[in-house]
Amino acid sequence: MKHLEDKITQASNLESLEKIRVELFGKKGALAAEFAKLKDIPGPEKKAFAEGLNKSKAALQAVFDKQYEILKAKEIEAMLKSEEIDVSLYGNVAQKGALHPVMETMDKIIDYFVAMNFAVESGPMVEDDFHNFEALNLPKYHPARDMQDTFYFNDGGLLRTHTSPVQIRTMLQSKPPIRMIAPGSVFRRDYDLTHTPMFHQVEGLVVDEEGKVSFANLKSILTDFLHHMFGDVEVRFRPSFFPFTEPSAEVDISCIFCKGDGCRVCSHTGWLEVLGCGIVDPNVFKSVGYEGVSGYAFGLGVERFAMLIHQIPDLRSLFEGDIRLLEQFR
Ligand code: 2NM
Repeated sequence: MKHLEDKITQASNLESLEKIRVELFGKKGALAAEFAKLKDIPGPEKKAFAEGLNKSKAALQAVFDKQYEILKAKEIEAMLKSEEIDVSLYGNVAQKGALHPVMETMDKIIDYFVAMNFAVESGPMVEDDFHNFEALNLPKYHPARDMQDTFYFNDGGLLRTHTSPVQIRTMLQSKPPIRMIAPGSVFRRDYDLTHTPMFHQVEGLVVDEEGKVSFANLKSILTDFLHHMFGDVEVRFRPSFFPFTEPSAEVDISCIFCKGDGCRVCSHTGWLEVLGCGIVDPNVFKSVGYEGVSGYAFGLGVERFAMLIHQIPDLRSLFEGDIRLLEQFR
């Protein structure tokens, strides 16, 4: 008896205890073997033998149950210990994403015009000669559609060089009045400090009945827009030329770095060129079948705005994907 009890109390884990349980209490176990002897025991001693066996069995069961409790508690404790959470440990810090400065600038531009009730339109990046050039009063052999500036496909298709084809598509699909901007990527064969082969533009177009849209309206909204983007700056409109507008103007702001005194960024002029604009040329309206309307349009390069706002000297750095540059704009 004692050696069986010792066997139970020496079990060091539930697995070995289970083995012992089978050895003792199982169908072919030690106790079963003892009970089997009953049939050979003569009548008068049978009762006492059976009582003794039952007592032993109950005693062993009690020792077993106690050992089970002890080992089970030990196991739970070990499990809790192994699964313990140290709440004072630092967690893995999740890497926070951030908008690319070009997209952040784009959003700020779009926000302004959406607030001014402009619709946001988009169109394909692979364009054709008509939408990218012909409809915009860019005749054949005009230098702006030269092979040197445009990416052409073998089938005559091309990568849009500006977002103006979106304006053409919008005019072909709807009737005036039109009040829209077209933000998106555009492509030109150019690569240096201030040019990348892909960059982003936002162009705008307003069309309404003849006489309802004026150069004064254009000046007013673009001046307000530039104050939204650059704060308290001077704005000046300078006569210029675009094939799709007449008259045309380029828009300058007083240099945000030297406040107009003259520095390297503004080439000592005190001014930074930021926009092109004008009154839509009648030939553009003719090519989309519009009559008796007038309109203004404008266009800007988003990267140039981002460079000025964030003082980034080399445009190419915006496209190298160097995390160290991007981390500066969190
Ligand atoms: C510019 C400058 C001036 C322009 C013109 C048009 C359209 F489709 F209405 F003819 N879209 N965008 C435009 C006018 C763009 O970018 C410097």
